[in-house]
Amino acid sequence: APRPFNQVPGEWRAGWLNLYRFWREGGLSTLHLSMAGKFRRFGPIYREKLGTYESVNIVTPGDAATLFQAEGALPERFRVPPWVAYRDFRNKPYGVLLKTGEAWRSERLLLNKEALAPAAVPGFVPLLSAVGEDFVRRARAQAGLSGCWSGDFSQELFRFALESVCHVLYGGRLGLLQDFVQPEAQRFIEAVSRMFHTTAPMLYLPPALLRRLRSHTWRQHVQAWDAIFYQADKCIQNVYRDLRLQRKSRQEHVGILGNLILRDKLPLDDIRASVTEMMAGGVDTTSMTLQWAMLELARAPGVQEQLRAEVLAAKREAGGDREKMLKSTRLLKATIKETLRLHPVAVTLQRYTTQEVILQDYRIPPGTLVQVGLYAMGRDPAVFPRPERFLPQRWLQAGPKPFLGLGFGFGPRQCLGRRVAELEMQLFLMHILENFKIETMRAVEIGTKFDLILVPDQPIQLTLRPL
Ligand code: HEM
Ligand code: 2DC
Repeated sequence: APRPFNQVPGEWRAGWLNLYRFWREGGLSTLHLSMAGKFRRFGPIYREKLGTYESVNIVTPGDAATLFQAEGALPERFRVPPWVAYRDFRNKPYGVLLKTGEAWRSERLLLNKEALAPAAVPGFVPLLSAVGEDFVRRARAQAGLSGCWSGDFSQELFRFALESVCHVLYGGRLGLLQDFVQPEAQRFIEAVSRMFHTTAPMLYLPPALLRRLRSHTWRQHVQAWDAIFYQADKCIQNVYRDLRLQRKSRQEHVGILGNLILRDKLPLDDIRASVTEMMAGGVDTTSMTLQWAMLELARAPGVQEQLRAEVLAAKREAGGDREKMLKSTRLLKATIKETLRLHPVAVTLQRYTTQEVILQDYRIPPGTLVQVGLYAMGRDPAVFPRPERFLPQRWLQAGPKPFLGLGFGFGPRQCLGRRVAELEMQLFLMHILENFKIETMRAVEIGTKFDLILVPDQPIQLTLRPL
């Protein structure tokens, strides 16, 4: 018979003591390493209590399968307390990120049609490809002076990512890849980074306490969200005005927002909340992943050459038709999967159980927060042989790969921006590989730090050399 819940190994009795120890042993920025260490110490399942944050943690694909197959029609993940606290504090509606139950499901189904459905792909490809081309143009201009373009591309990629997500959301360009960047866009980018950064230290505290503390971190967090909502609202108002004045013909691409307004199935306030979440969710995620991808390709020139050959062959065959090219570039897709294996954005995936599930032969009761250690799984040699090596090929080998590629989550609650993010990253890498060699200085080892999302622990220096 399966073992009882209270026999799950781990430290789950003294939450505050554990939180204190956690801080002493490196604290938040090494959360992903601390989790990997606990799997080594306790085995493939452990129970934990940090402050008020109680969870069961798993790492095997088999256990992830059990968890997700039991998630039901209304899956819920951990609701990040400061994000909930901000909306309540300012009396702003939740979007799909924070909604629960039937309200989440009905809104999510409408958003899926516009943002995630395969039918949306033909509309997205030209919009995202155009932004990729602009990046190449800018990089060529930068390289013009010295023959190549070197440096830390974080800021450039933030702008690329914001330009991309705004193009599909609002159907128009901000112009962030020109020489003069509007200070407003720059403020938005900084606000999103600050919002993530200030979330992390408040992760293990209950929302009610956060507001009463009026701490420096909480005030900065509120300021960051205020700036995010202010800038997003401006973009949203513009689209709304243009639609009412019928400045755009219906044939033109009106963007995800325009389509949601024209369909008229969701209250405008709900649309605004979810569109704001998508705009904010579209900056650090894809830009950091692309930065990691370029670093890995720079360190594996053989893989880079193979990938370039695939892209150039696809281009010849498809006569430059990007949508067609995307159908024959398997290694490109594998490269993104491999990047997210080693460098996931989300350190864990989480679900609240709604029924009893058996994990590692323990009975996990309903209502338990179960976390899949995504970072730990990606580097577990039992799951991925020679995990330290960047080998996109491993995703192309024959045989099923159930619950291995979980970078965007799983099921009805998976990442809403997945389609946009994948196309944006695929098209970006296509354009870069067609035009530049990606290089880096070999010596420096770059690690990972937890800043709510996982990011590089030091600037990544890259070189783009025109082919
Ligand atoms: C949720 C990853 C880009 C918007 C998530 C989740 C993950 C994730 C792991 C949780 C899924 C789950 O619980 O099963 C990523 C990665 C990205 C990325 C790796 C890029 C490399 C984006 C972009 C957008 C976005 C570009 C917006 C266009 C969202 C939203 C949710 C979400 C709104 C919450 C969905 C809901 O609760 O219904 N993302 N994301 N993400 N993501 Fe992304
Ligand atoms: C952070 O313990 C660590 O995609 C916590 O685009 C558990 C947790 C819960 C939800 C996760 C979060 C972690 C990391 C960032 C994620 C978030 C869900 C969505 C969000 C993964 C793993 C993200 C980055 C969204 C953000 C949209 C937002 C800016 C409006």
